[in-house]
Amino acid sequence: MKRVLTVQDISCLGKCSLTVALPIISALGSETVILPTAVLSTHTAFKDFTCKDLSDQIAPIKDHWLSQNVRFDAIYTGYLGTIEQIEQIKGLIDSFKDDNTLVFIDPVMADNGKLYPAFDMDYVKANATLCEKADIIVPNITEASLMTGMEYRTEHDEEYIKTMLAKLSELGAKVSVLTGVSLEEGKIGVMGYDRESKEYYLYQNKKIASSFHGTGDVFSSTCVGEIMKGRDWKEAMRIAADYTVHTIEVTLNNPEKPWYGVDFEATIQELVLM
Ligand code: PXL
Repeated sequence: MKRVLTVQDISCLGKCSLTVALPIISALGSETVILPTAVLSTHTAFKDFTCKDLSDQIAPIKDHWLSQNVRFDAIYTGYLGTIEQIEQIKGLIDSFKDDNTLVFIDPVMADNGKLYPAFDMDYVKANATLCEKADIIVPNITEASLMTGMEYRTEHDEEYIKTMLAKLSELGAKVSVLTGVSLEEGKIGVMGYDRESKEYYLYQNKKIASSFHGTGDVFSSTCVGEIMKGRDWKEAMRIAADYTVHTIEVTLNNPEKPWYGVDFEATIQELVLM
């Protein structure tokens, strides 16, 4: 069985980060090892959330794992808390990555043109250096514009996206994937670029007017789980994009839907059977 290490926060309430990654990657058939970087009462879209930073646990946990000779088929990082933590995670990747370990980095820090509350431009720079270590990065357009210094545009054309992908690939990852790409009226999806084969891949599904927290984590976790099942990155992106859109639609049909996240629990069986 493949073993995935995922490094991100626990937002106790909120359906994002580890509470999404752990069930989805496990359901897709990989052992999921977690490294919680912080415990928050909720994700940061709630008011007055609490946060306990767990940075001081990273080194002892890493050392213990090293003493147990554990290896990972993938290391997947999501929301991290501080620049110091990013530096620690770079060390963790160096300690555990071997020739067959997939390093998948979702540089979670911004959306809709804005940084999340806890972050600033120094954090953006640190995240860009974390991307150097990746095989695959999956920023949204806001995160990519911050990391590449390109203007953030709500409306974009293929040239803008391809230029952004070229600049992103200079950060060092083998495959750079932009999420939230909309090149056709009424559609939205992903476009990826493989730096080695110079190949582009565009996949769009229908655009849904509503947006929910945690959908990026649903997408990334599905990609990682599908790649571990043996799919190539393009197939994994397509499946993950379709699953995320389907889950948003199912959530919108729930009259008791929570405002803070999507009902992936209602769709996860379909994902497993796909
Ligand atoms: O879904 C991304 C995410 C993860 N973790 C925390 C967040 C967010 C998005 O806002 O606040 C704590």
